[in-house]
Amino acid sequence: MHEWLNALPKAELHLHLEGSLEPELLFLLAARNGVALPWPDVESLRGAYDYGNLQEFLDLYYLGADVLRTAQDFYDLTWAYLLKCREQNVVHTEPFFDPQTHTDRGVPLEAVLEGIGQALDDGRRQLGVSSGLILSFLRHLPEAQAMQTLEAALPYRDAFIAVGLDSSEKGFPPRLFQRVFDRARAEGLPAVAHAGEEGPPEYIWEALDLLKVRRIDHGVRAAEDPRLIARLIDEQIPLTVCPLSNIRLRVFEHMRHHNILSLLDAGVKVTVNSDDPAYFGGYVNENFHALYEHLGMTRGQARALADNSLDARIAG
Ligand code: ES4
Ligand code: ZN
Repeated sequence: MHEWLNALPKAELHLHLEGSLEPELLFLLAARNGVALPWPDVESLRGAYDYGNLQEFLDLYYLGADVLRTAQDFYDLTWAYLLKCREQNVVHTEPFFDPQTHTDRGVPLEAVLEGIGQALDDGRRQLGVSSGLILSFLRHLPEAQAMQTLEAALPYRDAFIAVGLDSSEKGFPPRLFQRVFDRARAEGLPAVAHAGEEGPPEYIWEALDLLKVRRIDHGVRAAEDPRLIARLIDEQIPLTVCPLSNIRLRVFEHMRHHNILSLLDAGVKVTVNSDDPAYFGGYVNENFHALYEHLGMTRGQARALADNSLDARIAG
């Protein structure tokens, strides 16, 4: 069954490039850039990958991102991920990047976009992996800073296909970012947003009604609100679900309690994604394997999940 799942053509629609930074590459980039790390070696860094919640993970994720300094670093990061895509039959990917994580450290937006963009181009030509980049705002920072980020990125409008919203969820509802999403929409940019990972169903309503997103990232807490589930089914709004992430961040106590297959069977357009594979112990195929092992996912369900992912693409 694992081989069969691996061979399924699939798209990945919820992947943070910074979260695909494997410890080995992290140490290599730290050495290359002369960045001092708080861990003596790769093993002790891996040992720190034990989180009680989203914030504990994010603290480590932002610390790790500090080794990314040059266009070449962003190229190497993105290229390593694209090689995984080819290996796993991910034929299309729409990765996120967090510009503010880098510009706030003095890394120019141009370097970030140049490195990622070049790797995505090479991935299309040399690996046959199609892609579209999503520029994601950090919701734990003020909306004014998201707006400045959008303005700074607009001269490179062709480098990305959509805008997103991520980072700490609780206490940072989508409504705080309505104006920046209005501005993005006026520029013709589609939108997605993380909602209903740790936050309540109300945040999913806000993402739909105020930010006018076309997909919800995570969205698993929609299950608490039958009216919301009815709407997601009615409008066929995709949820980009990340099973291994949800277990590692304790959104569900165990994979056998995960609701992705119940949502699928109810008619919700759910997809399988890896979120931050270097930090959560697996890429897309390992997520599919876990659903087979712990939830008894059938071939029919797996095919439906993979078809949903190809269907829910924003880019060609
Ligand atoms: C994230 Cl799992 C998750 N949730 C919210 N923001 C994020 N950024 C990177 N991974
Ligand atoms: Zn995410």
